[in-house]
Amino acid sequence: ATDSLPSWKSSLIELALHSNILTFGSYKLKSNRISPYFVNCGLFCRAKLIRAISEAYARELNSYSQEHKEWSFDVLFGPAYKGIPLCATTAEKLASLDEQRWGEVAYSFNRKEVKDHGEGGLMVGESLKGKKVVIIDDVMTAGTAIREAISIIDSQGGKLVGIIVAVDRQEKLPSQSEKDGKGDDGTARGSTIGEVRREYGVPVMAVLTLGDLIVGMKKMGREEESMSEVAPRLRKLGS
Ligand code: OMP
Repeated sequence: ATDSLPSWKSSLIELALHSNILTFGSYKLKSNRISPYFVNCGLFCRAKLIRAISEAYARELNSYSQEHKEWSFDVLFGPAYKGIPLCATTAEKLASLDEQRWGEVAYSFNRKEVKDHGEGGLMVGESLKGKKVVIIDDVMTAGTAIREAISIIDSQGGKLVGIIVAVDRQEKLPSQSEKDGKGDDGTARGSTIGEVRREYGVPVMAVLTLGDLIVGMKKMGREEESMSEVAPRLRKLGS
């Protein structure tokens, strides 16, 4: 991790702390791992918070596309439920940032329960068929949520061209013993984000990483006990 952090990232971390989006304690994760911190993106639910996070996603997508001129996408897909407000608000922010470039970008999300009346179906918003799709999601840990989203895009005939999350926890892929429900046996294996990049051949962007959170906390003089538990995990990952 580097010790420099752009001021917009520091401000975002500060907002996340003050609004309890970033908290410390002992949390059981979706992957059954136990973590000393948790990021709850559902709490970006006030006007200035949703504005800040959607601006951050839009900024990241826009700067990636400026550095990779050949790269583009048609649809932002936000997996239910937490991806739903994110895809809509980020699409709006992209248009505000550069309407020429992004004005025609669409958004789409899935339903958790398939609707059997009216227009029916699993999807809401733009059809993914034949479209270049970017997944916008909250947090990546072991990559299970992202893989579920990828399988929805496949089933709808879309083409995955990128992934963006608010926070990359910089964790590892699930081990075989985790998959068997026996917990992590500490076997050496690759990082989730690296493996997803390699496997699908698409950019995986993150607004913030665990490394950024640690640097941000330090900058704020908030190196409480919780962070001293988090930092060694980062070093173990070799980031
Ligand atoms: P994976 O599917 O293991 O990558 O975990 C990512 C999902 O876990 C996210 O989509 C969230 O639903 C949830 N999660 C958080 O929201 N915040 C965290 O800090 C950690 C997790 C998690 O359970 O790993």
